Amino acid sequence: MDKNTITYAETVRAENILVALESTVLTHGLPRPQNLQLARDMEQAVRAGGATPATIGFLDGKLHIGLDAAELEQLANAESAYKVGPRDFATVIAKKLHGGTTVAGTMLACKHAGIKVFATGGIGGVHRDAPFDISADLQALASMPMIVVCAGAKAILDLPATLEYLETMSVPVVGYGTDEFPAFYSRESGLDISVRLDTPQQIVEFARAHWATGVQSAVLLTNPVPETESISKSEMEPFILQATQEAHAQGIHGKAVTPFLLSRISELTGGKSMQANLALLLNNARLAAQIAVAWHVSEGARLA
Ligand code: PSU
Ligand code: MN
Repeated sequence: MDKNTITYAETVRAENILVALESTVLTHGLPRPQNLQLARDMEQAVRAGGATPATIGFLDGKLHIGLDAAELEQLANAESAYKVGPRDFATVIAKKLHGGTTVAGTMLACKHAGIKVFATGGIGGVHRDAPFDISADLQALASMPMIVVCAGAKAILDLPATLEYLETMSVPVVGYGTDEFPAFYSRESGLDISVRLDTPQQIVEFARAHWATGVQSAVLLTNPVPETESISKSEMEPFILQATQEAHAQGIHGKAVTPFLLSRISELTGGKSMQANLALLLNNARLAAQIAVAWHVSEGARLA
């Protein structure tokens, strides 16, 4: 990217144990003021784990790798932030817009910044019974080599189809301490992961082995939502169905679908689903920090 379109935060510039954090979850995924609090808490969780957070987003058409406290506040409170996937980079640059980067958008930014570890909530995927709605997150996972820590794919999606797509695109789906693909709000889905690993060191070794094969896809590390905040699949499903029907009835489509469903489901569950969402985001930030540190340690070991 052009020097004028990308900028690095002071805290990020000299660091090599970095964890990227996305910002669509702030601009489109959570209400205020929980969004800003969550952003701060995730950054703090990364620091507590011995790594440096780089929250990624667009301000006035410039891609920020790391946002300082004031910038984070500005983006979280922006009235009309754009939801920015890879195809939207040129749009926000040309129009000098504020924007929250999606999983796919953040991965593209990480590629430019050389960041290998990234934490989010749940990835996008193949939508249920929509004529054709497949998140750009899947394409990004297929083509950009980094470790993406998530709590599985969002439960609003067609999870079996999402997993099939990931298999087709050669993306390993790693269960962290689990044999089952986590379903965002729920720890269970009844669906298989491709491999189970139990420690950050194992993840780092796995990722190195994966990229040494020449395959350039991401390693999708799925970390179940903490037990205390998890909601069972059977409890969630009626709310997901209702929100999906409402989205259809109201003609909501394209990039507006996911934000609508998340906020409607939060209303329908009396905020319980949002509590699960916040808990899993923090949990993922913690794990991502451990992995970034383990990566750094192993790098040292390789040089020795
Ligand atoms: N995780 C969350 N909340 C979110 C998202 C992830 O807990 O809002 C965002 C991510 O940025 C992801 C996006 O890329 O939802 C998916 O949007 P879509 O389905 O339109 O691709
Ligand atoms: Mn979509």
